[in-house]
Order: sequence, then C-alpha cells, then structure tokens
Amino acid sequence: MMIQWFPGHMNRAKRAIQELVSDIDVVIELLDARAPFSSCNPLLQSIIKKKKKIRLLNKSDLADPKVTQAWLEYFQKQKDTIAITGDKDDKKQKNTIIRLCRELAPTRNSFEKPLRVMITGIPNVGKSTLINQLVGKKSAKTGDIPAVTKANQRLVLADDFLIYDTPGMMWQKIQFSQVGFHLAICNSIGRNALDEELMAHYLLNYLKVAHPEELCTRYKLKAEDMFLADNQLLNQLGKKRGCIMPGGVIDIQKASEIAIQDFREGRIGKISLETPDMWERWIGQAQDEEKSVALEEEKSNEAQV
Ligand SMILES: Nc1nc2c(ncn2[C@@H]2O[C@H](COP(=O)(O)OP(=O)(O)OP(=O)(O)O)[C@@H](O)[C@H]2O)c(=O)[nH]1
Ligand SMILES: [Mg+2]
Repeated sequence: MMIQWFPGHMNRAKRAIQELVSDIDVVIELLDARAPFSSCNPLLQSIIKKKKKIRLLNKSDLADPKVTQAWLEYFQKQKDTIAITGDKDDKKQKNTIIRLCRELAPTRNSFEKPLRVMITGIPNVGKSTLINQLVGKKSAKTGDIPAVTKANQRLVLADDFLIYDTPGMMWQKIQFSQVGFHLAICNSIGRNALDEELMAHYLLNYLKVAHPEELCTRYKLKAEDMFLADNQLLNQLGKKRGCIMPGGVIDIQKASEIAIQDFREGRIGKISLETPDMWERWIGQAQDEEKSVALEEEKSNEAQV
C-alpha cells in the first residue's frame, strides 16, 4: 500500500525537532514494539547526529514478548544504542529512564546546567503519555489518533532535568510497502490516507499464518478457514461479527474496521507484525530485485549499442 500521508504539519514537526536539537543532551526515540523497524525514522539520525540516544520499544504490552526480546538484541548490537521496552502501565520504567538519561549525560546535573531530554517518535506512538508518566502529572495532551501534539513543549521534571515533548514526525518516502501497512495498522497514519479493506487483508493474511489460533479464538473461526483467500476470510469474519447489510450482504468496511481495531487494542492477542528475520529477508529480496533491474538495464543498453 503506497501511503500518501505527509501533511504540512509533518514538515513543521521536522523543523520543530531540528530547532530544538542543538540544545539537547539525550534523545529518546519511541518505536512501536509491534513494528520496531517500520517505526524507526530514517531521518532522525541525520538530525540528531552524535547525540546520545535511547530507543524505547513502546506499547510492549501489545507486542509478542519473544519478538520484542529479539528486537532488543537486534538494536543493542548497533553502535551507541541503548534499547529498552516501554509500557505505560509499568511503574518501574520511570526510574529506569531517568537513571539511564542521567548516566548518559553525567555533567548535566545542576540548575545552571540541567539535563535536557527530547522525546521523539512517529505519530501516536505514546510520546506524550510517557512524558506525563515521567513528569508525574497530566501535562502533555494525549489521544489515540495521530498528530495530537502540534508543537514542542518543555516540561520540568526537576530543577536539573527538563523534558521536551515533540510532534510526531513521519518521513516523506516510505520505501517498503510493509512499512506503510505496519504503520497504518498500528494507527500512526491519518485515517484519510488509508484503505481499511486493504489493511485488513494484509493483517489477516499475516495472522492466519503467524497467529492462526488467536485468530480462530477471537472470531470463532475454524482451522480450515485459515486456508481461505483474504477476501473470503474477511467475509467470514464479518459474518461471525454480524456485519450484515440489508439484503444479507456482508459489510466489508465494518468487518475491516473491527479486525484493525481489535488488533490495535490487543484483543486478538499480544502480536508483533515484524521480526528482525523478516526484515533481513525483505531487505535481501529488495536488493536482489534492484540487482536484477540493473542487470536488465545493462543488457538492454548493450543491445542498443
Ligand atoms: N497499550 C498501550 N497504549 C499506549 C502506551 N503508551 C501510550 N499508549 C496510548 O497510545 C495513544 C497515543 O498516545 P500519545 O501519548 O498521545 O501519543 P503521541 O506519540 O504523543 O502522539 P502524537 O502527539 O499524536 O504524535 C493513547 O491512546 C495512549 O493511551 C502503552 O505503553 N501501551
Ligand atoms: Mg503527543
């Protein structure tokens, strides 16, 4: 699915982060634990350059714990990266995050030289919720739709510790269709840009192979339903959930929305959409395709000479 979602405020979000970054000591990049690779912003590194960075795999309560562990190991292997999980209901994470930030910038520890931490990440990943947890009160506006935060906001955790909330930042060119699907399914892309039926097909196609038992349990489906084509499976789901229009026709739009919303709220199970192995394979396939296109071009150029 090619996503055409790059509204004006995404450019503003990028500028807001660029303006702030020179005054920052530590950057916390929130990733969605269900799709950590897809939610990694390729622009961020070029903006933050050599700043100390923590990658926080947020909403880990909704992701498959084994897969999250594999992602933590994947990121820890990268240079200068600290990777941890995040869950808004984890009472211990506040102290862990504060401790890690202080360790990364030990000289920034006074009223005159406060530690300045920036929280970034794709829209709706949980930046403002995390900040409220760190600051200990409801200071930042939150909501389960993308692009709630519109401008940088400075919050005071302590006299020597400042936190900056930033608007969710998306990048313009989504190279892999999987990234588009995963971000859309995790609710980080504005609704207007989406085709829910396509998203539901993608989701069911994945779940019927990777999580057939959870899918069957949630929608009272039979094991043989897992062999249905995506549109038939969606039909079946609609039938089971009573999405029937006058004349007995299945309301596919409604069935699609139910599947997506159930996934987002963890009602199908703790499910991750991607693993490090899957990405290794997809990147390898893309490189092979690029090579064969280049080879074809070379051959046709030679033929023309
Ligand atoms: N299940 C779960 N939901 C979370 C978690 N953290 C945040 N959320 C929910 O995710 C939604 C988005 O949270 P926000 O904090 O507004 O996200 P944001 O990154 O600030 O979003 P924008 O400002 O729109 O970019 C809210 O409904 C939160 O309750 C988490 O760890 N687990
Ligand atoms: Mg926000």
